[in-house]
Amino acid sequence: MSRKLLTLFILFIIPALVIAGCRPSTPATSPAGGAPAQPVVETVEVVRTVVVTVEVPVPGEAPAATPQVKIEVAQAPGFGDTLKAVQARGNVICGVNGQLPGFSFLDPQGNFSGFDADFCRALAAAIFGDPSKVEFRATTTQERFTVLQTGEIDVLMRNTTWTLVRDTELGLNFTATTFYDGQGIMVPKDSGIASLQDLEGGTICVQKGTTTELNLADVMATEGISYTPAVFDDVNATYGAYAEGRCDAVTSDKSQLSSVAKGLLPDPDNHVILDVTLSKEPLGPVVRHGDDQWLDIVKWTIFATFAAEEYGISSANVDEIRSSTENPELKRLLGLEGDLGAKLGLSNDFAYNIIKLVGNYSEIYDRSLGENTPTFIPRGLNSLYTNGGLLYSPPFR
Ligand SMILES: N[C@@H](CCC(=O)N[C@@H](CS)C(=O)NCC(=O)O)C(=O)O
Repeated sequence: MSRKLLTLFILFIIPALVIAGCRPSTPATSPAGGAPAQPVVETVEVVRTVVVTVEVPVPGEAPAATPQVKIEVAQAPGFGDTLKAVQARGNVICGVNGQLPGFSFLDPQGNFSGFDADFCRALAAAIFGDPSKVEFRATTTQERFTVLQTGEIDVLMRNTTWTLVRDTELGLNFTATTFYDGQGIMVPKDSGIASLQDLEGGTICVQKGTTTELNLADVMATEGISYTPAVFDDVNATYGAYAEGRCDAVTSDKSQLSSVAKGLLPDPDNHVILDVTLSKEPLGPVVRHGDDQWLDIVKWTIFATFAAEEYGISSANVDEIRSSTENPELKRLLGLEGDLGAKLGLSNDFAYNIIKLVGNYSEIYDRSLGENTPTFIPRGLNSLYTNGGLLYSPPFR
């Protein structure tokens, strides 16, 4: 051994001045409605404690090829709270839609099925080694962010688009995109409507509180098409009105249009989704600001499903690959080497459990949205980057 594992604990106190500009939540006018109120500016001092552990060579001996430096950053106060609460409770509370066949849908037996529901199960498998340790909570579009902010749910897995405002002002963090979507328009097949322009003067059903409502207004204004929005509170009201012919078209994420048409409308073959995409709708799980460990756990649960597909590891062959692989990345992913799981606060076989008990991304996708399902959606952008899609896992190292 050419070096001695001496550990130096170096404490850095890094003072930093942060100017906190507090924006009033109400419009910046004086109570009397006169001149705008001055923003409140506060100066606070932020102190960061960083512990650096260094391996130093023994005097007189040759240094190691690559000295190892380990930096432990003092974590913010909420770090680790969510996992602790989830473990103490014995399940993860997952907010889902509950009304979207193929994504999350409550069947008559009382089970939630679908793509989003399976990502909830993957998270439970990562934490407990048991995909059944999930409490599903159906949420409406209107309440979905509030129930996450107030801690009623641990994670939101519900056709929710990543936007800047949601990522910042709402105090939320988007983890990783599980489904790349775009907004579409659905019309009755015999309507003769083939383009956005054909909707001039028409009525379009849309749901309140969605990116859909905002994008529709943007696109129609840009294209100079006048229309009347018919705005509804939930999925049943929106598509109910469309089915009754109270609007000429209905607009939503394309995945939802297809899911609703195939799963909920009485005459699925009588509707078409126009060949136009109004927006980008990256959908994925959302967590609260303030607990980076939980953010990492959800993110790396998703990445484990991408990586498993990329490496050809499935629930069917994971045991065989685990007992025979010599590939270092696969050994780390499957918990045979290294301590990647521990770094997340989980057991080292967390990814193995996800793959074994729930499956890789393509298994999860195919189970609910694959060719042999009534809610089939071609993979398209949701293919691996190696197949021309956008799915890409950072390295397991
Ligand atoms: N991805 C869009 C739309 C999501 C959305 O909420 N879509 C509606 C239309 S299908 C929905 O899920 N409604 C179900 C409900 O409100 O219960 C967003 O994040 O705003």
